[in-house]
Amino acid sequence: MRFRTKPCLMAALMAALPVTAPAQPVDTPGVTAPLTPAQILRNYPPDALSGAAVDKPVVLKSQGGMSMRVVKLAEGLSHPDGLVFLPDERTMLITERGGRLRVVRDGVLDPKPVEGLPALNNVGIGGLHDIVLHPDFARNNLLYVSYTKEVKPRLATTLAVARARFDNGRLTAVQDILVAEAWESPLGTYGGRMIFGPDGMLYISVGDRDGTTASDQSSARPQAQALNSHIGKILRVRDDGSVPPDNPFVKTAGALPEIWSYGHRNVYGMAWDPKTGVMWASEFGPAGGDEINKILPGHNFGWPLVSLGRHYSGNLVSDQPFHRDGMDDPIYFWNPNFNPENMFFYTGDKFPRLKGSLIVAGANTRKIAQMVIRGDFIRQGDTMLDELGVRFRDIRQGQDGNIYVLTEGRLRGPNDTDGMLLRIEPSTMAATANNPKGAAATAPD
Ligand SMILES: [Ca+2]
Repeated sequence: MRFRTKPCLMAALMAALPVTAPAQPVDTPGVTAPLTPAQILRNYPPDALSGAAVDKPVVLKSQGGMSMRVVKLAEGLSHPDGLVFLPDERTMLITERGGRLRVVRDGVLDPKPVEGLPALNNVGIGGLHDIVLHPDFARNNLLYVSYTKEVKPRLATTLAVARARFDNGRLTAVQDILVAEAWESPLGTYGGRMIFGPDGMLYISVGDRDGTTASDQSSARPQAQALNSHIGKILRVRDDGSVPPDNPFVKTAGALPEIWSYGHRNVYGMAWDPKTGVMWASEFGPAGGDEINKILPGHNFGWPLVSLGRHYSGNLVSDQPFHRDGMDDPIYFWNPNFNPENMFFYTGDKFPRLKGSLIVAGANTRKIAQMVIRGDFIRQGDTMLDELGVRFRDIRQGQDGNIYVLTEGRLRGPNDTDGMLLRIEPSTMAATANNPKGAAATAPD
């Protein structure tokens, strides 16, 4: 009899169990105990890219047949992540993730980094992230850097934004204007993208801080849905970090008032549509689930309750991958992955075929994509520069109408120096006759 009743009891118990395990706290390395040296120093593969492919300017053809001349302006950069052009039209500033701010003047990289950065943690993909200029930089010389702040060495970290004056080539009056409520493992992701809006407000993305991407369980991940956390959000603050009174959750009890939108995994790209004034954001999914969203204040973009992605374990992130009421569906999603990083709307005259399009840098896909937007409809147009075999991180339009892009050879490694700054110019040079795709051809200087 015991033999017969036990399976019945088991079946009843099984039926009573929920299909998916409930969210539960997870011990995350670096939160409950400091990271071990072994966790910090993972095995990094040997250097994969020297930049030699573009030692001389090359002309490449996009998938759609557009000729582009690629000029290497700087190499030897370590995971460059953010790029700005100063109003003097000769100077660029570039962040390197390990914790250096570099100057490129008249197309030449200054070997001496800018001094005065705040102390930062550069474990995993932490470090110095993005840089933006104050809208009135020409008069006040103020700029902002986003970076990884730590409680103690090898213990929990978060994203912070510091404002500083760029003063005779060094940073002075450095002051944190925001320290995100997003303390998690140093192994987690940060977001950290920043952009000023047409309204003069500073918008900052905070990543999902998930340091346990191989696991289906995470203590950080569900906080993208919690309004008492900055994890998985886009924030909106004034230029001094204070909260504007028209933010969507300023009157919501228990909500952090800096929140502009939520339910994001990892927003690495934000751009303002010059036609409509709407913000578009790219979202870096896990395995699958890369999105472009139209950002509206107070809206919930779903992560991790809705996602077309899979955890790195292979399991689906959500049992409702396409839609949940009350959450915004992506306007565009990539399948297979694109790994979107930063993006911008091309408004120059040098590439007539790109004018008005959103141009997106791809990391692991190692290409750049043109996204064509008509109202709420997006399609992927041309793709380009995949021949270079590099991860594209930041991409921006220069004052000269050319496109500038930061690259890296691989994802991480504290001593990697395989990053480059490239300038993409139009070319009238014809493709090589035998190669309709247009293999690399050395172009005249
Ligand atoms: Ca989403």
